[in-house]
Amino acid sequence: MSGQSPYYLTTPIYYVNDVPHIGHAYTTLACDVLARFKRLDGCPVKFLTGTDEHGQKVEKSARLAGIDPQAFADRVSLNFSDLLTLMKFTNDDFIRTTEPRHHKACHALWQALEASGHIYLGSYSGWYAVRDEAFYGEDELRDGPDSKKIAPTGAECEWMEEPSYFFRLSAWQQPLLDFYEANPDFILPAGKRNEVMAFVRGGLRDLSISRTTFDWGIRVPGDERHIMYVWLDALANYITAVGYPETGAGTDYARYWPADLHMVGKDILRFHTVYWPAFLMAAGLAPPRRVFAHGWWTIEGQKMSKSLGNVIAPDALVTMYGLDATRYFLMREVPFGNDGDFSHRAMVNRINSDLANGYGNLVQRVLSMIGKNCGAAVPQPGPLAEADQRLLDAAYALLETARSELSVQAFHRMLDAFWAVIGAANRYMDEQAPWTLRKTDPARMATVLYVLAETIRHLGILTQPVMPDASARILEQLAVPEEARGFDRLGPAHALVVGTPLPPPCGVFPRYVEEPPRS
Ligand code: ME8
Repeated sequence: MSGQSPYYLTTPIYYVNDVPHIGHAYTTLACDVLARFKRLDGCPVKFLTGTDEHGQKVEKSARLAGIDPQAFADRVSLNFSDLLTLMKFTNDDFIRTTEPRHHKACHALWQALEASGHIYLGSYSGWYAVRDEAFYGEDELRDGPDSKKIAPTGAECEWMEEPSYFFRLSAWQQPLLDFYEANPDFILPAGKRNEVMAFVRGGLRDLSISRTTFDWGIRVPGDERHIMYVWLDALANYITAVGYPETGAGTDYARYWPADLHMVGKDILRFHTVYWPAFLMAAGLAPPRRVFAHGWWTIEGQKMSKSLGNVIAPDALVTMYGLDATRYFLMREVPFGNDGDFSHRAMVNRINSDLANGYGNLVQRVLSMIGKNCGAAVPQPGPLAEADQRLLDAAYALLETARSELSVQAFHRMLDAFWAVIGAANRYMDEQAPWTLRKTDPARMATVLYVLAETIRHLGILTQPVMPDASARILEQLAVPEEARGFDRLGPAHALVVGTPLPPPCGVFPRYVEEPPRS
């Protein structure tokens, strides 16, 4: 077992200026797979997601929609909570930054930073990109059309001059570098860690953490003219959700903080690995254990954007290909951490080769042979041959492999390992040819089918985090009761019971036969 210490993981909280697309679904899916895996492995989990509802960007979108920001946030936030149901995400909490619990935590965090002498009043003059809700130094910008200044992200910047509170980020350069050194896995993948360390080594400027030229946000305690910088507000969600400022023994904070994992896209790495640990350390709170920055999805080779009209809504994919196939594709197609390209062609290939021909074919061949030739019950195995034991041992070894791959968020490598066993099982079946043994050696046929069924039981249990529905259907067909689907049931001690009646088999992974939409 992985031990019982609680595991706290979070997604970014998504801006309510947009409808969710597969990029948002991807981050939350990765967390969902991890959360489900940990729970099946006997670990108490807290899985948090939610929406980021304040700031100039949301205020601007609300104005464009012609409604007040709160009504706008209420409306768009629902799209994100609907996504949870659609994708069967198993979050334990959904936080909205407009909730009173969050105001309370933000005020407490501000006051802790102030009390420790890390905040001072000054005035900001510099560049700001509303799209990124980020400040940029002149040296980071390039000239765009109409003498506009453009941030490295492509966002347009505007010049701002206003009174502002500052956070003494410059004082945290060395403590941050020491922290990265002492915690080599704090930032994953390693390439991203190097990027962040180079940025911090280059020197840190104090950070403007309040604004006075718009309204939509949390007011600074003690100075109502100022609105807290939306990133300070947003990052604080991770401690709001564990009950901050209540931090004493027996609180959720004591149980779950520091978070084990903040999963984010690479676009928001700096906020999570520089600002956030600095805020926390300055407030006397522990920094999170890990930030994993995954890569960026493009669509058929192009950036996903409203203006190109190529934004993929998760419900369109689920309708077209089914939930399990969508979840599988997103976790398998791209090495987690790398950028990836979505194409319908690649999706259909995965469905047909990995799911229908690979996993589905294995399950269907084995279960239909048992249905027809073993009285529709778990067959009685005889003595095991070397090939039988080899396949079973490969299935038994999967849990350790999966644990170790997921301990570094290598979802794709975990799936590679599962599919290696699926391939081995299909080859074993071809070699053993139970359809021939049926006539020549029925006892041996029963052994082969038993070994295969037991291998499928392992696969069915282990694929639950990625493909919850299909895995449940596979386990139902093996008559594995719901309470026997945890990882503590893996291994020979809880093997299928000989003679257990099995329901009639039915296909789990259909082939995708239509032409996919044109790329
Ligand atoms: O940044 N590929 O919110 P956001 C992969 N509110 N992931 C993608 C993606 C793509 N093409 N597009 C979006 C914010 N994402 C802040 C976060 S957290 C304290 C505040 C995912 O709505 C990815 O996880 O812009 C990225 O980091 C996130 O959506 C940005 O969501």
